[in-house]
Amino acid sequence: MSEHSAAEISSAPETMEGWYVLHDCYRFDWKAWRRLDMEQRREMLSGLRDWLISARGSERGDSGAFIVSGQKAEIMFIHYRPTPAALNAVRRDLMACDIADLFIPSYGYLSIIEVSLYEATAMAHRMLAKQGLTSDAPTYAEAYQEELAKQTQQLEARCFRSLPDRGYVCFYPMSKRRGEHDNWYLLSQDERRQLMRGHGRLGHKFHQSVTQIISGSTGLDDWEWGVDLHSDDPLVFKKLVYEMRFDPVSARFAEFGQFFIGKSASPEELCAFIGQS
Ligand code: 76R
Repeated sequence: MSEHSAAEISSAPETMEGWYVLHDCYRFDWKAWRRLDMEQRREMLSGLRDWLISARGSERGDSGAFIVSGQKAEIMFIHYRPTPAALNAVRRDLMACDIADLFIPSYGYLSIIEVSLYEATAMAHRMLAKQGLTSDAPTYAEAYQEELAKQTQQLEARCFRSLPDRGYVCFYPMSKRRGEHDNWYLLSQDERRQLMRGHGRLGHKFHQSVTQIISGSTGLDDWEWGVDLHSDDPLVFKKLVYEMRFDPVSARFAEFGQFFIGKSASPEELCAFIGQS
């Protein structure tokens, strides 16, 4: 890491935020399920189906269900909502369903969809420089905000999106290292921008096969970001994440939490999974 004056170690990159996100994971009490009679099971599944249908896509967010592989969870719900209170409400509505007696909470993660403006802010500064406007000009702040608004308009749709329509999700939380030698937060904005450019370039090779949704969670949960990768082919997660490991942003700075792989399930598919098992 190179030396920087306090002024050069610039503040946090500007970010744009969208929906709050809850990853809500449960194990399932199969033993209790088997003890129920057919009528009870049918009623429980119908309640679950109605809840999921009502929670899905609308102007106030989106919700999806995923059948998780392995033992960390059986089912993961991903909810997008405008506020943490709205996330609480959708979870409370699930808890009000009879079938929730058989849901054993196993993991939860709160974050907020985030688009970082590393590129947009640099571009806005460059545009103003081209116009001969220097940062000490009295009109600079206003002109900068206007220019930034242009650059960021197109990013806004990504913040308030619905869940991607892809077969699988790979979710994991991560942080950037604050170690003695490699400390992401002591790099200058320029260094971070350069590094993120390399990250984006590598990632872009997977543009067709993967939809990346980054949600920030600094101050909200135990890690700094939630990473959601959505794809129709789960093998792509392995290829992408492995390739990323060699990129300096990940190789030097990334630390990871648990990985969850889920198969996307419509309300009918979720009920069939529980009902036929
Ligand atoms: O948003 C964009 O598409 C622009 C470029 C870009 C940014 C700003 C981008 C592209 N990412 C960005 C930010 Mn990403 N990303 C990860 C991981 O497993 C690992 O090693 C790390 C987890 C993967 C696999 C991945 C994939 N990205 C971020 C951030 C915020 C960092 C910050 O602000 O400091 C994190 C934590 C993060 C992590 N990234 C892409 C991808 C892919 C596939 C792309 C290309 C997207 C596309 O072009 O469609």
